[in-house]
Formats: sequence, structure tokens, C-alpha cells
Amino acid sequence: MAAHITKHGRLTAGRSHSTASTTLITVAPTGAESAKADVPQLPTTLDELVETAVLCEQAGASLIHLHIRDGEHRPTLDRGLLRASVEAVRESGDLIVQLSTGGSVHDPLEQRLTVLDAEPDSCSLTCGTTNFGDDVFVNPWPFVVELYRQSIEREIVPEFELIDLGHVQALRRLLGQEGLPFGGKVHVDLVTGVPGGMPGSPAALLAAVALLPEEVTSWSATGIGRTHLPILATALGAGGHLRVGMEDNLIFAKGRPVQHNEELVARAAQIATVLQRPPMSTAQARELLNVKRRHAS
Ligand code: KMH
Ligand code: ZN
Repeated sequence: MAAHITKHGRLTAGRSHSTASTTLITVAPTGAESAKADVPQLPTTLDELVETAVLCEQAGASLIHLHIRDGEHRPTLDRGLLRASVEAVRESGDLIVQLSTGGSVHDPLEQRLTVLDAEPDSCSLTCGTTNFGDDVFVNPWPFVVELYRQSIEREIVPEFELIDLGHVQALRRLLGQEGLPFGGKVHVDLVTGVPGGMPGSPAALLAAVALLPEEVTSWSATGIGRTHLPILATALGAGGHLRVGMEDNLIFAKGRPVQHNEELVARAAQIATVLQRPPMSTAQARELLNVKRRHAS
């Protein structure tokens, strides 16, 4: 559900879509921030990624957001590894395969554009620069526009990552200037609780949702670290979808580290089901996002 604030200050439901009766669960299993040495259960090898994809799909996920690691478990944007990972995960089941174009904070912009060469179903597209802990996650406007244009040309559905309230406005500008994405659906992921971005609080999430452009057809939310459960609950209550995974959160409960991404997906699916918003199938997710059907070559 998108909502809008009128010039009279009233909150109104968006015209473009209604509250979903099922939940899209995205799993972000790895990320680029945690070291394998610190978190041995982090899936970093191709075999681990495939096993994660299979178990998370069974647990209720329908989309996987992938970051790839090299033989030393370090983040990489190596073309061959990206393509091999997309194909291996695609062959293992029916998850929508989304590649991160954010990479790590150290990846050069030009190399981040080459991620699209691996022909994922979807790609992340962060709508602005933000402080990222002690680092800076760089997304200058010309890069955002170029990545968006290339995603359209290559028929890859972008997921707009909004880490700060200013990114919501940048998305409005992008859609106004460049038009709709490939497939015509506008799916947003509100990433809350990044140190430097909007806080992982229900109030911040709802403020961002209220400001989403009319073109938005679906949104999900994630909360970094300990914010993940309050954000999950708020997103479900407000009609949004979910992203969970070890990219965003390594603690399952107080004193209990996450042992496998599947646990996070299964818990999200359970809560969503209790709230009468059970996980959607991969077929429903493909329809929601209107991704192009691609087959592993
Ligand atoms: N690793 C962060 C610097 C994305 O995947 O597009 C960026 C990130 C966002 O994770
Ligand atoms: Zn990511």
C-alpha cells in the first residue's frame, strides 16, 4: 500500500495498489560486510549459496538478493563468478535472482555497472549516497540514472533500495525523469537502521511509506541488526513485504546467533502467516514484480 500526504496534510491510500493478502519474502543471505572468519555460518561459497537458496525457498522466500564472495570469501564483482552464481541459483529452484549492484563500499562505480552483464532477473538500485557506518556508500545521481537506464535496456527489474528519506524523493525524481522500469512495476525496499540512514523505527518506516511516489506498486522493508523484528512487524501491519537475512542481521534472539538464513525466513513466514499474510509463491512474486522469465544457459 502506498500512502500519500495531501497538501492539506491528510494521509491517503495510493491509487496504484492495495494491501497485499500474501507476503513477498526476500532473503539477503550474505552481504558484503561480514567476514567469514567472524561468521563461519555465512554462506560464501557457491555450494553454500545454492543450499541456502533451496532451503530458503522451501521456508517461504521467493526472491534472493545476492552478493558474491571469491575463493578467499572476500566480496567480489568478478564477472564469471557473478554469472556462475546466477545460473547455479536459477537451476536450483524458482527464486527470483537479484544481484546486488551496491557491492561493497570499496567497489568502483564502473565495476558496479557491469553486474548487469550476469543477466539477473532483478538488480538492486540504491537511490542516493549515504554514510554507512564509518564508510560511505556512494551512489551519485549520474550513476543512479545510468544504472537505471541500463536496467531498462537489459530488461532487468530494479528493486529501489531506499536507505534514507531523501532517497524516497530521489526515486520520485528518477521516475519523473526517466519513466517506469522494465516490466512497469515499481518495487521498493526500505532499508532502515543503517548507521547513517533513516532509523529502524516504526515511525521512520511509516514516514517513508507515506512519502512513496504514486508509481510504487509494492514495497518491502528490512531493519538492520536489532531493528529487524520491529520493522518486520510494522511492515506486515502496514501492508508491506519483508526482507530478512544475514546481510542485515546476524542475531536470531538475545544471545543466540543466526545459524542459517533459513531460520530467519521461516520465522518471517510464520509471523506473516499468523497475521493472515502468508508467504507468496515464486509464481506470485514473479507476477508482482513482472520479471522476465530467463533460463540458465
Ligand atoms: N553492501 C552495501 C555497501 C545493495 O546490495 O545494493 C550496499 C548494499 C546495497 O548492500
Ligand atoms: Zn545488498
